[in-house]
Amino acid sequence: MLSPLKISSKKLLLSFSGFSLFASAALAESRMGDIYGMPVNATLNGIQTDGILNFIFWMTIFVFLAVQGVYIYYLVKYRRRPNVKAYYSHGNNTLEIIWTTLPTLVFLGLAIYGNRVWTEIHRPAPANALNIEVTGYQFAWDIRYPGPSGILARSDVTKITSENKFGVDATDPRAKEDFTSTELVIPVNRPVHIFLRSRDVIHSFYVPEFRIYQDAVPGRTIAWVWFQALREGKFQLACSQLCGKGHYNMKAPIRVVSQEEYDQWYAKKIGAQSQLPVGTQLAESK
Ligand SMILES: [Cu+2]
Repeated sequence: MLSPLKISSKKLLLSFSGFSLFASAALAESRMGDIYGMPVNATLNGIQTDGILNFIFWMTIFVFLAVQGVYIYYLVKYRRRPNVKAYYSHGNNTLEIIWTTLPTLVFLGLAIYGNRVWTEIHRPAPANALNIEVTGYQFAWDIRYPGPSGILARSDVTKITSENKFGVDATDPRAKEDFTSTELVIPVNRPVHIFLRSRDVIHSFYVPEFRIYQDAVPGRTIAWVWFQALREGKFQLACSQLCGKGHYNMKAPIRVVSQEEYDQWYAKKIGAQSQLPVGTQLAESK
């Protein structure tokens, strides 16, 4: 017989599972994609990341089913029966060698495969990549685009002030061309090279659809992040390191657009930039 306490905890459990079901249905739309509930990949390098994830996932499923299958088979086969005496095994060297060597080989193979994918993803950005600086601070992102030269003006963390948010070296002639944005706008099918920085504490550049997760470390410029978006759409750059009380809201919109749309946006930004008096080149222009 159930005590009142037991009934109420059962009810609680039921309502909780009901809530979880409801929550997962609400999340389904944004999280739908594949078997892990990851959003659909949107970059070239993401294909390789998904490849290795899929491989490990299905291999794990196979091992799990094989082990459980053998386990259940023997559980039934050698169940307790009248007049059958149990047999006590004292080990088997051949079997020991097999089940030690096989997983070793599998893990070694995975390590080599993983290393290869890692090297591929971290190869230098292509020469035609669009250079963009992304700087994180408590609690938002600042984005800097180069002028027509395509090269960002020199910058130095020691030059960062409240006016000069990126620590741009004013003696560099390109400093006048750079413009800033609070939205990351990128053309589709073009490599984008991100120069990642932080002005205060450790933040993290995380875009699930891009399969990119990289910490931004104060005092350092992380220059190996690059990607090529494969489809147009709206995404979100969200900080993924608990960086303070406003962390939950540290995000920036990402817009992957066609080359034409990008060119228009860029021309507008550059135009607005040239209207600004010299010395205010780092101000935000909408
Ligand atoms: Cu942050």
